[in-house]
Amino acid sequence: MKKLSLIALATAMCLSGGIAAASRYGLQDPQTSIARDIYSLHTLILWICVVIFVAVFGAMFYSIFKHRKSVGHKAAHFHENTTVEVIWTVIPFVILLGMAYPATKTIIEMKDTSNPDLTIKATGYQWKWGYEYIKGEGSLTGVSDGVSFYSNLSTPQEQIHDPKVQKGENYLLEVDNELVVPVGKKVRILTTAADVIHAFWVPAFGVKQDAIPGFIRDTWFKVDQPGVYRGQCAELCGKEHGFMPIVVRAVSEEEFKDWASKQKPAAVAAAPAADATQVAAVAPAADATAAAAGPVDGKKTYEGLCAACHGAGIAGAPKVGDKAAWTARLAQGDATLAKHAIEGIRAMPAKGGNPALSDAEVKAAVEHMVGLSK
Ligand code: HEC
Ligand SMILES: [Cu+2]
Repeated sequence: MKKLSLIALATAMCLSGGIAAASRYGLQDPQTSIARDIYSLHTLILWICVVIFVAVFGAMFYSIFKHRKSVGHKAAHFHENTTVEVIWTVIPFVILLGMAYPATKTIIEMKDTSNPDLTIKATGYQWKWGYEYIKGEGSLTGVSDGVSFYSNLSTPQEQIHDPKVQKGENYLLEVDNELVVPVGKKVRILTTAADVIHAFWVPAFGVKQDAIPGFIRDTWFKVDQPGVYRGQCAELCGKEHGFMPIVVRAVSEEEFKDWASKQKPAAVAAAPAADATQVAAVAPAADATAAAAGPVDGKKTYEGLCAACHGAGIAGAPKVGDKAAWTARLAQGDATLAKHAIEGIRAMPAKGGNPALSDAEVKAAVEHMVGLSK
């Protein structure tokens, strides 16, 4: 009898172990030391639960069966038994200590973000992630500093909305720009958010950290094997919470350096573009192409768009042809008027509300309006 139940228990253990490894319903295969610790903690505690379950219910069913009334058993009458009470206090206490020790060790390790090789800031947005490889301490200092990009869901919309369209292999778990990291290096992730609380979660790394607006939290991982690992935002953050996946591509250090050097020119080129001299240098070129595409027809733009407000003088818009309304405005000079029309001012929407218009087209419309209002 005893032997039989032992065999049954052993088979159950092997079977469930095998199932857990192969099943898509178990935990993901751990890819970092922390994830492995979490996995073995999970397994250890599960088996402690199983043993307690079997022991308690075994004792209960045995007692009920063996001491049943129909075979003539009578209930014993006694109160308070110090020995029993000590035993049932001490045993659970020892079990708890046995679980708390490895759990605490893992938590302390998880929180130790010191001495990273690489630091990346992950910012949660509604609904995408922004990654910024920041200047930090560690062996990879300088390799990827300043590289930054957004990572958006890349699953085609028809897969989401059209039930007839076949869903891809990585449905809702694919992005346009993956987070690229080197294997075997300690990567520290700083999490924050720009709007609401999000959470950075990559199950195979054993990493899950809230990203909170106005706060910086951190976590870390060191990936063992090159590969693509997928995660998700793990904090309900609005209607597209399920549409902001995280994809991490772990590559060798050489590949990482290669990737970073290719990202950098793009980052450097993008940054100064925001600065005024660059814009000035680029703007005439845009004008030239617009001109090349044909003469810019200010009258047409005015009649098609601007006249809706300026024709009748709606809601504070200076009416075209109304000299009194225009004198003070004209005194600002043509360049300022054009700038206000392009960028918008108070109730005047930028480019009259049509961002598709080129600056040159808006400028021509302003000239047309000014010509009628002098
Ligand atoms: C939705 C209504 C609306 C449309 C459409 C609109 N405007 Fe205006 N615009 C205004 C209002 C209102 C003002 C007055 C803003 C103020 O000075 O408070 C204004 C002011 C201006 C001024 C004067 C800015 C200044 O510095 O005083 C110019 C120039 C101008 N609009 C050009 C245009 C052109 C060109 C278009 C079409 C491409 C256009 N607007 C379309 C509402 C509109
Ligand atoms: Cu989110």
